[in-house]
Amino acid sequence: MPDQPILPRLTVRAIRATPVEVPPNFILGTSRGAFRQVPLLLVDVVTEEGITGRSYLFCYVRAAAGAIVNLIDDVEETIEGDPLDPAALWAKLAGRYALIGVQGVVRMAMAGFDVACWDALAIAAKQPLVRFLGAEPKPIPAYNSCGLGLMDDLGALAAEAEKLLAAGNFRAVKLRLGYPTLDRDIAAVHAVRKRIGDDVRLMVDYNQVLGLDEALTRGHALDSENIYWLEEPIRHDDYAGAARLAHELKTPVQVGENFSLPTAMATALEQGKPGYVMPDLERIGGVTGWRAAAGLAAARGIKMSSHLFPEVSAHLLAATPTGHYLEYVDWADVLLREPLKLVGGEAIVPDRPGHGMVWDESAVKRFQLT
Ligand code: SMN
Ligand code: MG
Repeated sequence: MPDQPILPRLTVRAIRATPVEVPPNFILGTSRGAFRQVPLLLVDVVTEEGITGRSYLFCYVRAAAGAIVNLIDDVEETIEGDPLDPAALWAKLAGRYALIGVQGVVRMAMAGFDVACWDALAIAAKQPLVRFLGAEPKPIPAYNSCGLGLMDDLGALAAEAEKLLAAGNFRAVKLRLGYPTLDRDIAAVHAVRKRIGDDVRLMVDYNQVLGLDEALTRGHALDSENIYWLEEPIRHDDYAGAARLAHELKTPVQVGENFSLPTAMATALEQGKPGYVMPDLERIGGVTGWRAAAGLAAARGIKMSSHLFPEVSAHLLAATPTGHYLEYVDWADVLLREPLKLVGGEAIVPDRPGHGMVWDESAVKRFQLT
């Protein structure tokens, strides 16, 4: 990524955190359970200068939202009155949380704060985030990742795949696998492929459910199925295993949504080359962490995609030298004045100041958790 931009002068006055729960349009059922409700935490960083930066976190379980609200309060007390310099603020908070550990919900709170800080800075500079980061906006290839969870009824699965492509905005979708048997995985792939045709790219995601031997077996079988990437077949922290799979399989192996900060990504890459990487904004450490991750990927020529958070990730991928695919989910659409737009299989990076997300306050009230 280009060098550090010149930072407008802003001072943090307060941070607001608002937990909401939105109903997804499609149930996202992974091999590790389904998301029937989507708990999000909206984060607003209010500055003395009157500019507000925003972000949202995906809390996975409702209980985490309350924990992160408390942590955001602690972040606010720690940095109140400080100049808004994301790297310095990250360092200060990392020092404060060194003993509990910059991981899990602590790191999510820090990442949510960091993203909102970058938004405020780009707004103050009157630039879209992508330009503030020194890059040009460009359309970002996106796949529709809503739905396509594990289903008993493969007819319903195929119908859902068709629905995800119906508006003509996508040329790629992601299917969740990890059925009890390989035969069932292949049957799910066939059902979807038959419906979407050969020209649509099909990614598959196991969400870490296989052992290494089983991953080799299923991976070899999927090698003849025209799969665009094979995501997280094994536990996320078996970096050597991922490198071995990448070496032995024809299908590119995709990992990275569980990289915890760029340090974990660096460790993973030292142990061998996965096919592709896809850091997650709230786990990699916000925009600050993403920038470091983009540097690691670029240094090794590894294609880098995003995990969730499409509204901010679109800007970041446009500024990532090896930027690859945007994972699209529509979860936040209902909360936004202007949801992310997709045209012809690509996300359009908005030309508004910041990342471009502004809450629809009446929708926020409707979905707010009390
Ligand atoms: C995923 C994980 C957790 C929540 C939603 C989706 C999945 C993905 O691993 O990559 O989309
Ligand atoms: Mg995944």
